[in-house]
Amino acid sequence: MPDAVSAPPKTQAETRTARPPLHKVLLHNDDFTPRDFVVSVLGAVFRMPPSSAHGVMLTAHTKGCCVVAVFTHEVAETKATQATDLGRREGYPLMFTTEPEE
Ligand code: TYC
Repeated sequence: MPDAVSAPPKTQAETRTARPPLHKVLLHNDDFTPRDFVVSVLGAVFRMPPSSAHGVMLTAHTKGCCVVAVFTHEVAETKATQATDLGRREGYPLMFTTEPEE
């Protein structure tokens, strides 16, 4: 049997295990943004089904904040900014932030 078939290059495993660092997007509670608006933003920006979005909104409402999802750094920043801007455009203090995942 030829060596090229039975023995893959030694560097292959190292290449496959490299992962980009992940960042959480957090939703923060406030006293002004309507619940339905929060649910609609979660659906629009994070493609979250209404029942999941409602659960995330309620968790933030009762606990103060909730992890929405985890992405690569750039995607997390972009989505947090988009979602926060949707609230700001309507005059709401709705806030999404990011933080590195442990
Ligand atoms: N606390 C808001 C209200 O009572 C609703 C809300 C929930 C706002 C979650 C932000 O992240 C949030 N209208």
